[in-house]
Amino acid sequence: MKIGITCYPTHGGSGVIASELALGLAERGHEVHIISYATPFRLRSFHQNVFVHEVQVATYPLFKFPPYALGLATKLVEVTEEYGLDIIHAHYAVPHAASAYLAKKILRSDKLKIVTTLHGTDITLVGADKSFYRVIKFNIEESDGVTAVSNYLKDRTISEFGIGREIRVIFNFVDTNRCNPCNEPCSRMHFAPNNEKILMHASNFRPVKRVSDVVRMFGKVKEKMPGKLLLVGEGPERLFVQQIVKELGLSKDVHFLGEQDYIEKLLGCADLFILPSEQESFGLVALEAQSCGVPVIATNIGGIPEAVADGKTGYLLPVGDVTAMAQKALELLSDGKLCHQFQKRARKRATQLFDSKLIIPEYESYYMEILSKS
Ligand code: GMT
Repeated sequence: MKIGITCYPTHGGSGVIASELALGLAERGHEVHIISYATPFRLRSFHQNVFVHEVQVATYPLFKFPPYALGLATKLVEVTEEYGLDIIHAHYAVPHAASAYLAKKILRSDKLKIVTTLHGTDITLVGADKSFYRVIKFNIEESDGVTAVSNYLKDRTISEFGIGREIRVIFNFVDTNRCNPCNEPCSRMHFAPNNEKILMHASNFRPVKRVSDVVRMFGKVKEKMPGKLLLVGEGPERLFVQQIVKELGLSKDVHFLGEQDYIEKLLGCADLFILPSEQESFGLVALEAQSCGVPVIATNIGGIPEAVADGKTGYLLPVGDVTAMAQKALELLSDGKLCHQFQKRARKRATQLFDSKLIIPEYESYYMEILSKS
């Protein structure tokens, strides 16, 4: 197949899934065209069968806001015409699904099929903003196929937008060969010279991620056990979080590592991964952690219970309950045997349910199914 994929190129779950899907489809012999405003970070080197087309948007004094959605639609038209795309797969409803719809109309093509994947924030945050509500609902209804990354997100989309059509759940996935506890373990000694336990969190530091809860729970863990905290990522709350680290006197034990293209390199030296979000449609990073054999302490919200098995591969606790999170962390970190069981189960579950080798063929079959419908 000739597949166009449009996505956000930034460090974030939807961009990672779109890029890894592109690579997986290309490996399976399909021709994949990525259309975005920049090259997604995972696709910067050469990959056979993957072609990147950057969208340029002209700026004129008259435009208060550059019309990216129109620039993207134009590029989708050009790429579809030039390469004969069969499918455009839009990751994220806004604006990608809308641009894809417009491109299809401009091309007056019934042959070209549009598949939209909902990732979460497009439904839970952007969708809640009434100014986008009608456009998102329209695009979900008008796409030839729609997928959601968890059952939670599917149900929430149906109830919030009153959707009657089928939404297929295709879970997020991970390359369990690459995210593997046996691969190049990072140097624990570098971060924890006295063999302290290493806790890790990674996100885009938006308020919804509640990174300050990570620091507060770490403070409580530190009262009972020597530890280090590695914070990966960048975002609007970083300064606020730095301030809390200072206030709690944790500066010596907390490292801010900034954005990382391949988090698995760092996960190799983590003992525990913390994801205390108040909203998460899946929590891809928690899956990456488990694939690396790292148990997860997270919140019992959204799609997280589908990604993390409570009491088996991690513990799920109420949003904001940093005391309970610290207690569970201490329970795991102080019991080597228990921790080992969690590590093994986390790795096994990731491999058995969420491996890219299982999920990418699901997308492939879904495309075929959509293409076969007239
Ligand atoms: O979490 C974010 O802020 C980034 C966002 C994105 O669009 O990349 O993540 C969403 O999509 C990921 C991939 O499907 C999911 O794993 C995340 O749970 C989801 N984020 C939220 O629902 C907050």
